[in-house]
Amino acid sequence: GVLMTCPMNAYLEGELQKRFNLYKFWQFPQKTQFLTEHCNSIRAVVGNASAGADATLIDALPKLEIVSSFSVGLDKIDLKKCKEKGIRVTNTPDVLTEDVADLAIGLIIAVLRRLCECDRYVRSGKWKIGNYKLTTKFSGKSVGIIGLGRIGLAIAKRAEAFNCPISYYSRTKKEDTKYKYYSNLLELASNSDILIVACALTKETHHIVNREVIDALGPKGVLINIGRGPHVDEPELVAALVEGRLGGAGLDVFENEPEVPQELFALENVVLVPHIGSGTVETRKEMADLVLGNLESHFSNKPLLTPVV
Ligand code: 8YV
Repeated sequence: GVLMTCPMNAYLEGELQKRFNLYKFWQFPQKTQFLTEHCNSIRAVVGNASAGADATLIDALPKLEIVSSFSVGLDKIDLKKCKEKGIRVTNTPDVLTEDVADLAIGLIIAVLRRLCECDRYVRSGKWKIGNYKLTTKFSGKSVGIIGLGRIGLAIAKRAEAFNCPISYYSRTKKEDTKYKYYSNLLELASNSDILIVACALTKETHHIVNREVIDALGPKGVLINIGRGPHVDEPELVAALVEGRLGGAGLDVFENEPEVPQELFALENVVLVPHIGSGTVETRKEMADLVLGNLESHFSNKPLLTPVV
């Protein structure tokens, strides 16, 4: 049996249903009762960025062999526990990199050129009364990236085409890149017009963007988050935006999704999207095929396609 933690993708659900005995966790309101009844037949969990496999779920499934995540991020999976128990873990790297990097650039342009506000301007008929005010140029602005992994690199490559000087912060300097390295995030933020969060969420990167970083980015700076909500101290971000201490923000992720701080709704220098980084038909199909491929490989004793643990 395979346990799916929440609804994620119709194609994936259909294929899982065809190939396995599929349990849809969200259809069972009595979680404890469901787990007591079915714990011995569940050998795989399919989770995603909102519902993964925490210690409680893993401990409740004595026959669990593999967690195949419909996400690249692994912050909702207790990796340590999986390792200890010999449970394999897979994710969906690479296939979503382009979409997430595309969205990061889209958010930058949307914030600087006020695309959403301009759209509302036209729709509400205000154009007939006067032209929209001037906005801010993107090309040539300095871009700072937190985390130069697969996604960070894809963002850098795109920003290069906009003639942006590119710098990054990460735990260790990457030897094989020409981008400028900062070992201090505050220094990167002070030297960036646009700061982009593109690292994994771990204990170390929780609230990595705090008040000091936001103030270093400053009243002309723009924060882009396509990583995870908890990378940013959200109340501090909201306060900085409301008080004009930060120039703008483009956010795909939030600390308590789908809750978004109401104070942001009135701000025209903020663009809000509902965690859609990987959300294209093409990419979600490829992610689903990776989840299915990993499960098939595991159950036929073949090497996993994208193993993490
Ligand atoms: C998805 C994601 O939103 O890959 C990730 O880490 O956050 C996204 O691709 C999600 O897992 C799909 O449900």
